[in-house]
Amino acid sequence: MMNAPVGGAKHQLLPSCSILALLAALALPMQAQAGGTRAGSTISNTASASFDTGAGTTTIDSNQVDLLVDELLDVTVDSSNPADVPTTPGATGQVLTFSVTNNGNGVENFVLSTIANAGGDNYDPVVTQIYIDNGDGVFDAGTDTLYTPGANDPELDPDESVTVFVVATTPGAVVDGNRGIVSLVAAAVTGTGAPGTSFAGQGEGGGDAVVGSTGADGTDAGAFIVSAATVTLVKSAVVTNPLGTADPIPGATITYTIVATVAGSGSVSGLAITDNIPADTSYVPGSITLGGSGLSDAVDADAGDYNGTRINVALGTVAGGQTRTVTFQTIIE
Ligand SMILES: [Ca+2]
Ligand SMILES: [Ca+2]
Ligand SMILES: [Ca+2]
Ligand SMILES: [Ca+2]
Repeated sequence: MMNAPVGGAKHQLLPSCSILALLAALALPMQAQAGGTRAGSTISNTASASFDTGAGTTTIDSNQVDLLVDELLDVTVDSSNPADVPTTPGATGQVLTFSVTNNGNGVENFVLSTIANAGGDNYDPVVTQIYIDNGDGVFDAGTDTLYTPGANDPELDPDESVTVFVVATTPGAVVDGNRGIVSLVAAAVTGTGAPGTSFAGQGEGGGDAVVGSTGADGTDAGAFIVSAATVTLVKSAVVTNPLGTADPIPGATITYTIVATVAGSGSVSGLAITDNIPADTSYVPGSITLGGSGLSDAVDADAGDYNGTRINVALGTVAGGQTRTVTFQTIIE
C-alpha cells in the first residue's frame, strides 16, 4: 500500500467528497471479524505536533509508521451431534457430523484427519471416508465431496465454517450399549505448533503467519452408541385328552406356546415365527393366536396363516423389552 500520508492538522477541514473517500477506504479493514483485522492489512499512523513560535501556530507531521498485519492461524472443530449416534453391529456408512471454523484472520487451508482408537469407550469405529458438505448440511455421498488429504483440504476465509462428515463402519463384534468415539482433527496447512510460533512471510498478504491460541489445530469428538436387540424363542406344549388327563395319546390335543422375547436398547425388524406341524399330528384349523387373539388361517390382513404344512405369524418390528406370544394346536393321530 503506497498511500500518501493522511491526517494531520492541516486536513482538519476535509471537503465532503474526501470524507466519503475516507469512509470507503476505512470500510474494508474496519469489518468486524472474530479473527480480527484481516491479514495483509496495513495499519498506518502519523503523529503531529502544533506549536507557536510567536508568529502563529505551526503544525508539523511525523513520519508515517506502517505495520503489515500478520496472519493469525486459529481453527476450531465442533461436533454437531449433541447425543451419541445410534448404530448396529456391522453397520456401514455410519455418519458423524462436525463443523470446522477458521478463527484466524486470513484465508487458510486445513488438513483433516480422524482419531478412532483413543480410549474412554468400548470399541474403535473404522473410519472409511471423510466428506466435505456441499452447503446443505445434509450428508449425501452423491453430492458432497469426498475428501483426500493434501488434494482438497478445505480453504476457509476468516470466520468461515464448513460441515464435515466422518463415515465409519461399526465392527460386527460390538454388543448393545457399546460406545465408540471418533475425533476429527483440523490443522492449518501453513503450520501448527505452540502459540506464537511464526512462519516468516507465509501469512496472507505477505506478513508472517503466527500460530494462535488454538495451536492452529483443533479437534472435537463424536460418538456412536450400539443400539442392538437380541431375540430369544421359547417353546412349550400342553397336552389334554378326552380322558381328562395330560397323556399324549391318540386323539389328544397339543397346545404349543411360542414366546419370542426381544432384549436390548434397539429393535428387530421382520420378526416372523414359523413352526412346522409335527408328523403324526394334524393341525387344528383356526387355532393360531397372537397375544391371546385368534388369527385366521388364510393369508390376509392379520399376521397369521397356515399353508398346509406350517403355521406362520409375522410380527414385524419389535422393540427391545417386548415379548410376543403365539399359540396353535394339533391333534395326535
Ligand atoms: Ca493462510
Ligand atoms: Ca475407541
Ligand atoms: Ca450435503
Ligand atoms: Ca390370516
